[in-house]
Amino acid sequence: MPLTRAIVKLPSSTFADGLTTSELGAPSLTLARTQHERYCEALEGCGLALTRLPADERYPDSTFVEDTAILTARGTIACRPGAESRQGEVAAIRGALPHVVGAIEAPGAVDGGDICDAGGHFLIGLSSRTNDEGARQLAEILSELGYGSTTVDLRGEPALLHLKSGLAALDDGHLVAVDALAAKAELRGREIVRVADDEAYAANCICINGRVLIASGFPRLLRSLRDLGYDVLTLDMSEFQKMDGGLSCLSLRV
Ligand code: CIR
Repeated sequence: MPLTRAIVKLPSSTFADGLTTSELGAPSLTLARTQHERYCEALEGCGLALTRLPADERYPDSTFVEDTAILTARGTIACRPGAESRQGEVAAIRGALPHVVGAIEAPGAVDGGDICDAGGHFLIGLSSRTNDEGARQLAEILSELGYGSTTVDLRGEPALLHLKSGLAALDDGHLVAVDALAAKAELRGREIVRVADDEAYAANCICINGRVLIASGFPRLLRSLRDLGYDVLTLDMSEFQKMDGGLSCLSLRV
């Protein structure tokens, strides 16, 4: 089913105060907003109608809207982010979420960045943000909606904040994955486009209606995707990378 809509939120003036493990330095708000605008234009170029939410100074990480909800064709599930500083983001965005059919409740925690819709079957990452109880609640709600799910434990992979920090699903069933995830038994049998360790950041790409958006500066993944026949667009994500965020994190798409 084609994607038609996306929700985005402008980076706030407190953006640089957000959570990060990267040692790439402080982000420039001006450049982040320029990159965000290019990102929004790219989504529109893929045919999505955008809901553009204003910046929210209370939540430095709130531009990473992906972590607040899981949008499916059968309804939206509100998340409960694993980082306390981000939990208020869900109430702040809730009015903009389409057709909410469920929510993760305490003590469960789920970040949307840990959830990968691989062709209607959901991969649920267990991470420092998504706990066992959150994954259990989510699997139950997904099952009520008629979706299957598989849990992937990445707690032994400190380089990965979220499942989708190292994994993406493409429209034709291919996954894009870093070696640590490609080796997981849960992904056995799937066709995987491997991402080299020195290009790991690029694994967080998004596929929208046949076009793949990847971060610029990663020539080998770009070539692999083009060799597979994908129409690939590159976007400069430098300021979001400094805050551990990537292309998927900046929008909720359905
Ligand atoms: C955080 O640590 O929560 C933010 N600075 C980055 C969140 C990135 N979100 C994502 O990968 N889905």
